[in-house]
Amino acid sequence: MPSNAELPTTPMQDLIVDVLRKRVGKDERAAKPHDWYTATVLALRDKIIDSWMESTRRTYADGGKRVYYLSLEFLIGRLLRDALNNMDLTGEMDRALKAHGLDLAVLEELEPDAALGNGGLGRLAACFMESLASLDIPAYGYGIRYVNGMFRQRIDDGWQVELPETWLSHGNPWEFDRRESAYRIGFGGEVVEDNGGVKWNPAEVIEASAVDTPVVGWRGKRVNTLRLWTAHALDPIKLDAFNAGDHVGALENEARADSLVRVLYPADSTPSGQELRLRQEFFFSSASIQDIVRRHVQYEKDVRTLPDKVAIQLNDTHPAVAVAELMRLLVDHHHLEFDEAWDITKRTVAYTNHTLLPEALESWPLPLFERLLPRHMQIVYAINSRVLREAGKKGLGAEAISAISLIDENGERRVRMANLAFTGAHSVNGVAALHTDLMKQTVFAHLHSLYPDRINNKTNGVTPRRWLMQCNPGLTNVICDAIGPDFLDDAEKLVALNALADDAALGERIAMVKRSNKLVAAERIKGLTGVRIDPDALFDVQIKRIHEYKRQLLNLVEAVALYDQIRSHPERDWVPRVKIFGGKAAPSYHNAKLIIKLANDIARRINSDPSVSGLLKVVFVPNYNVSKAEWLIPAADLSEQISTAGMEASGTGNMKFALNGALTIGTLDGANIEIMEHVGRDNIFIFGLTAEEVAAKRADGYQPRHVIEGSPELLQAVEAIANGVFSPDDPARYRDLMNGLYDSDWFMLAADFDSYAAAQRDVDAVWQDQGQWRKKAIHNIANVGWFSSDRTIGEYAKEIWGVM
Ligand code: 26Q
Repeated sequence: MPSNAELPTTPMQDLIVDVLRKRVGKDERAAKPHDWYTATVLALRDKIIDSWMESTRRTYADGGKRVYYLSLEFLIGRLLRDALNNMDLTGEMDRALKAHGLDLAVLEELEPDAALGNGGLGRLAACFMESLASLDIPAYGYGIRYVNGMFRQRIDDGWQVELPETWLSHGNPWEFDRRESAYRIGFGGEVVEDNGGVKWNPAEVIEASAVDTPVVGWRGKRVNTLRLWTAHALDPIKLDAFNAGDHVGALENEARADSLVRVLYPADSTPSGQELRLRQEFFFSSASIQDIVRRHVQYEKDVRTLPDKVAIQLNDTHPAVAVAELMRLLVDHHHLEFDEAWDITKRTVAYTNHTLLPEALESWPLPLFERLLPRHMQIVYAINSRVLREAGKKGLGAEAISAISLIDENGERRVRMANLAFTGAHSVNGVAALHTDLMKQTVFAHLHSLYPDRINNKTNGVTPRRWLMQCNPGLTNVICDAIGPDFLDDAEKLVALNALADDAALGERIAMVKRSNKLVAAERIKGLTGVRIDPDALFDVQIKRIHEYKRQLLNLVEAVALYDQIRSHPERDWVPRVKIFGGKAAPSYHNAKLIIKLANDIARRINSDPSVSGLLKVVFVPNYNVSKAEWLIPAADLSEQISTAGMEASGTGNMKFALNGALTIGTLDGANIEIMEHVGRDNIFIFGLTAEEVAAKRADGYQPRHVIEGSPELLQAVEAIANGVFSPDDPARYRDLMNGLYDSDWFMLAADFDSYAAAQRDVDAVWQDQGQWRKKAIHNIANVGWFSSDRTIGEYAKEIWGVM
């Protein structure tokens, strides 16, 4: 074998060294791993740029419609493997780095997670961006470049502690600063007459400037742009104040601008009524709308053709103020009549709803809205009077009128962002079939009767590039060998696996991949928690934000019941199980944080009890994020999707697990229902009340105390937790949490417990027959290709945006 030095170098090898020297400023001897990582990204970026410019040129030349996805969250994770894979450069890069004595897999780990989102909604936005590029749709994502994204979770003595995540501390080689693409964003001030029209004179103006990241589609077909806004003061330093010795006061403007993009709000359901949040929403909505309208007018010369060339999708109500901002630009700056502007706005904008939880629907106190955005307040009133007039004409009654109004008049007056988004859009979609039906029946019932053609469904999806190819190359290879590579370009082609479900050799190969993924996960879990787990045990995984409606507590109570059962009946043929939890609680969500502590308390007790060792382990993986999902999901045997029916809009983790060959234990909620319809009722473990039954039970005066007292297993587990068996240092720690179950149990834990426990024993029974388990796993992989975000985006493109 010739040594590396004697081999001719490849162009990629040379490029990396060139970049390392000229742009990172290090030679091969001085370079640290992080310098090599930066050089690798910059070298790859050079390859992406040609494609990016070509995509941009093509978009201009075609003069077609562009899609703008407005989202306050983009939960991207790492980009290196994604971009390499989509550019088909993984092998070439791997070899080039090896020649320099480096390991690509090691460098990949140096990339921080871009965690500019809370959970499902933010991750969906990231999957959508990738699918838009993969489907060759000209699209821009718009959001905020938070300096501190999602907090880092540390577990201290079992309690969650939040620490700032500094993802930008070593710079971000993916981004391009576009200081020239900048807009003025106003706040406060007053509205004055201005020859015939009106003019808003803001009291404060901040500059939004663009930072662009390329988004590479599958097979490098198209590279789109994710444009994140950062903030600057117009006058970053007051020199006179500085020279007079007031060094802090001199920088006050820049500090105020900075605060706008400083942090992501870490709550994913209960919106805070904080002024800063509304300022963030307007800052990014205004910058995005100004950018969109500027680009349109520059190329098309006529603002009236906006709906023919522009589709704006609002990711929940977080950017809903964009409706009023677009109206303001059309009326005040482009001098259109209000009615024409309203027609243009509605034909341009569409809105996606992600939650039915009434407490999660955004509304702003009217005085705050008026003080911060006086002109938008007037526009909201003008929209409202038109909408209410239409409702009157339709003969809707007082109850309907009050529900439709953009202003909530019950108690302290508030601006309802969902009503603004709904009325300002031509399409309002839910994210799974059940969720869309419930939207029509509940929160939007009256708006739906006024505008019956507006609500439609677009069931969520996930990108199979990140969530199969990249996170599970072993499984991808096995599938390729079995059915050929067509599924790489169309995930629905995975159905070809159905015909092979009885092929024991295929089942064996898939099981071997799963085992090796479980070994990797076991190793990492050992490193993160110190707990040693058996890779041959059933890996039962629940990873998602911690929320009472997601019912991690149901899973934990079942763990305690199982623990009791194993100890009472050690002679039985128990299936060795590892219950794996992960997820963050909103910092202000008391019960969610207590549930994390309970998981850790239960884990400590069970994991140290020799009487169940080898049969039951519980682990809580700290700081769950996208990168951890990428190794946890391929290692899972069982996927926990156990929300109270009617409360999880869709879920997207459910899709990722099934695609990676895990079986689901779940309720008839969100997209679980459609997953069941695709994989077949026999290939999923369904339990619990339906959404309709939950509603009926609540209406009937549900008495959880009777249910708990009627279920010996549940009673024993709840009592043990309540009495401090898992918290001997503070026996009362969980008393209130457990009393909540007895007294109200809003999330129907008790009502579903027996059914859940029985489903878990069904899981055990199937697991005992590995042939049967493997067959079901194959049917899952085969039938969830439909949940590709390519399919979802195709539907948005055809049915909402008119771009395909
Ligand atoms: C609003 C105002 C102020 C502060 C925070 C918020 C806020 C932030 C994030 C409200 C909600 C969210 C996130 C919601 C979310 O992630 N919803 C999930 O969306 C997924 C994608 O559609 C679904 O699969 C999940 O079912 C849904 O819970």
